[in-house]
Amino acid sequence: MLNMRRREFLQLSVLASGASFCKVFGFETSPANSLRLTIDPNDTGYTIAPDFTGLSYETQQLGDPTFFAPDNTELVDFVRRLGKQGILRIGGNSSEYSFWTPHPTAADLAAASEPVNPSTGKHPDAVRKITPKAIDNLRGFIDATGWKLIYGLNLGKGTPEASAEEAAYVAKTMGSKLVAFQLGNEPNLFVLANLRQKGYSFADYAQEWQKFHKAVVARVPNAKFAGPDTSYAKPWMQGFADEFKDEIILLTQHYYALGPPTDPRMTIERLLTPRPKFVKALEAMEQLHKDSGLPYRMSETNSCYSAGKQGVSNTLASAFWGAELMYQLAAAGSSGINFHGGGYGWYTPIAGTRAKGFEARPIYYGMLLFDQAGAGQLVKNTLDQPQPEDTVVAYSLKTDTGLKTVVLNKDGSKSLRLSIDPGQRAERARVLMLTGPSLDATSGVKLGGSEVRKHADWEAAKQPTIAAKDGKFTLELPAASGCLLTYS
Ligand code: BDP
Repeated sequence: MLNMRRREFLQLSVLASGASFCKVFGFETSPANSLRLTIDPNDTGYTIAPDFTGLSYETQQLGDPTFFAPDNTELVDFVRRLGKQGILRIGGNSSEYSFWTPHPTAADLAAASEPVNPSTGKHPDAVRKITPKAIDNLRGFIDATGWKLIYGLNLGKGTPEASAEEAAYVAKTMGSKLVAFQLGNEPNLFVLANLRQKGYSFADYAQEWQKFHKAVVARVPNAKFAGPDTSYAKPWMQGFADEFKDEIILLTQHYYALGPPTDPRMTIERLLTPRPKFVKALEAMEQLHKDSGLPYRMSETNSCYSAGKQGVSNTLASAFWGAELMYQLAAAGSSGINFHGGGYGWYTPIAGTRAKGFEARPIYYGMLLFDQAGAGQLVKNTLDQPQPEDTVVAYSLKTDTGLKTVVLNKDGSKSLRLSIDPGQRAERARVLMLTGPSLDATSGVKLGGSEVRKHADWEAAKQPTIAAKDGKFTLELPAASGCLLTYS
């Protein structure tokens, strides 16, 4: 209770001078981190594309043609709220168990509409039939959201002929809304998934890829491809880029920060701790992007594999993790990200079903914060005293609506006092806060003081303004909070 009161108080006192206020009221506060942020708007980095954001769903979801359908208006609204543009990726483990069924029976058409959670990868996914109706509705859904599509074909258990048939229908139906096809999901794990015999290598995959590619191109001469959609396997990425550079338009890979969920070491703290290994992998991706001239996208990602971890993947912490990852990728030149989800999975950004309605999970708020900052060009910003544990991160960008900074205070107990030098003339900054009761809160997350309601109805209730003093700003952020600053 005391903690609760203290936190509420901290939130109320944000932007006021927290420390002195506390003394007056006699509350005991955790020590604040005091940092300085210097922005150099002329030192520009990569540009964040308008369709950077994205979601990823299991192909199995297409077994229910009413899900991705234009009249599933609530889901349309939840997707659209995340960005006027974006990319929906269909794939995942279940893509290898989903089969194109051009002539469905009445029973196929009356397919079950139970929630489709992310695959756990622990056992073969349920077999699903993909009918023309599902693809027709998917086109309507895509049109209604304004997004585009990356579509995974079944290489694991499918045939080149069936994939070519399916691709022909998908290409005809989706037209310019189709970004690319992918062939197989995480082929580097095919042995683990019991889809191929021990010893299956990149060379084997490359041969199969070529066969499928040839068959699809014979039916859809202008088909575009992305890949290899592998999980964190540098040699496969490299091999794929080398071998198929001229056949693809986009390099893709997956990333899960934690896993398995049964491992007690998979905690919020670990999720929020910087991972040098990941940073190295990103550097490698950036290099590959430069060498090959191909854009790259994190086509499937989330906090913890095997469908997520309760108490980690569905908490406020996941919102910070997600927002930070988006900027980390953007800063390393990636063209975008697709957060995996579906049904009531722990890590899904949008939870629910058409029958029961949908709701935003905490990670959704991280994506929403990113969208509120918008597309633009990243500029250099430097935190003068990086904490050893790096609990504070900041990214600045130039957008059509001015210079902005996103700050995340991932520290669960220390508030943050940040002195900001915007590096250009600015008199005030509007502050949009990402807040929640605590890092492990699974509800009560707010952006701009408002929750995302039904039909993704959201509007900031509060966007206070802070004034510059001698050209600099002082920002007070409570523990476990983030914000978007827009300077003017
Ligand atoms: C990925 C799979 C996806 C799973 C996810 C997970 O592509 O289908 O849902 O892992 O394990 O490897 O959560």
